[in-house]
Amino acid sequence: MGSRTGGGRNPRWSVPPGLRAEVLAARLRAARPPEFRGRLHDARTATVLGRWLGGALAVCFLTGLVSHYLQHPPGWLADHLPARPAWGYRLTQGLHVGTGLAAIVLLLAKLWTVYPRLFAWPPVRSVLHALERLSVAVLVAAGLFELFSGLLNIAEWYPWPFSFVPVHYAVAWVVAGSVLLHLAVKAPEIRAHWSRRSAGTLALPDEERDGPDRRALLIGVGAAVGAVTLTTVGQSVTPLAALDLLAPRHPGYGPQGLPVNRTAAAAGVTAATVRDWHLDVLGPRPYRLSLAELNALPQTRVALPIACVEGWSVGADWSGVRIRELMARAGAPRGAGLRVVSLEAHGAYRVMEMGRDYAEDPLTLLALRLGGEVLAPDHGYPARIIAPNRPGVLQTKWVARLEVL
Ligand SMILES: Nc1nc2c(c(=O)[nH]1)N[C@H]1C(S)=C(S)[C@@H](COP(=O)(O)O)O[C@H]1N2
Ligand SMILES: [Mo]
Repeated sequence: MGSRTGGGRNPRWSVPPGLRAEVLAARLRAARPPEFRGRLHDARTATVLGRWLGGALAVCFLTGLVSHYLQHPPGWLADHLPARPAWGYRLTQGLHVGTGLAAIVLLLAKLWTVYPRLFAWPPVRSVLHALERLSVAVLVAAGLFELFSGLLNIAEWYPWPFSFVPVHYAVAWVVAGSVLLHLAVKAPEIRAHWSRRSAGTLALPDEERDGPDRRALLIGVGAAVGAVTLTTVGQSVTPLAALDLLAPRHPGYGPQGLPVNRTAAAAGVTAATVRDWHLDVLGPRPYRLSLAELNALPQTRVALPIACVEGWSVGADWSGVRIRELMARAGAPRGAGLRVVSLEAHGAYRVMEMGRDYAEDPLTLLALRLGGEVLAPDHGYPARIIAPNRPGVLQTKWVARLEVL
């Protein structure tokens, strides 16, 4: 139709021959980007890498939810969080950061395999096709954001104006939703290429079936994932600590053999701040204890890890006074929760609450010693919380006050 108008009953409106629709179409066809053929960019490679990536993202998402709800439980959940197994958070957060790091390698490999589809021609075939491409764009953007914001966070680099936790949490749901949508849209193709004997893979021309190049690519990606994992898991799997070359933290480097995120100096806690330190316990029968009085109470020794949300974790030997004994002394009713206030003046982790399960657990201590020595200032001298199955951010240091809830 467009070409007819160019043919011109009215010469004033005629289109120059070079701009006629069919000429334009021919030019666009000629400008079409190169075709990508071969195994490394085909549906079979995308399916295999997608399976690995999907597995890593699923573990990362679920352990991320565990982490989020342990750290920020909604009110109805706070009293039902389990204090056991004691190593639970160490395992789930180690997996969260480990699978997230592996997923960076896998996502980059997957994007490389499918990037020729960016040049699909015509770019949009229908409304449905446009929506599908849009959903892939959302998936890629959200996935890259999630993995790289996590990476920067474990390096404690925050080059963004928003607060990490709520945004990382919200975008995780965007990734999860768009992965599910992507799986639904691609289900027929995934099914057709799931195994080497699947219909779509068998139907490939001979030269595009599984061959040495696909195998080499997959082995290479597997080796890269293995290398990233082996050089970082040592931050939480301490027997592999010697291999921990790339993780930002090394278990064992720090005062008393334990890493530190926030030092006493950074928290503004000085020798002067703690000189006249005493512990206030508020409850039905409030009381106050000096450090000497705390040291004179029955001491309990426990082996518990500090497991930071950033992925590093180390088991340590703590001793101090059981929280449940300090609460009982204040006349706390059974099942009471606890608010803990640090003498740190500012800081996001100054105030912490723990639900019933943690408060009652015999392993939950107001710790005064680490490895048999008085706590180093950076580990919370004079007193800190140590509890089982808790994110490191809730192991409050420099405790000044306990409030029975
Ligand atoms: N008062 C206070 N306690 C705190 C923090 C803090 O910033 N302020 N950081 C927490 C974090 S993020 C972790 S991982 C642990 C680390 O304990 P450590 O430094 O003794 O290893 O302390 C926690 N306790
Ligand atoms: Mo932490």
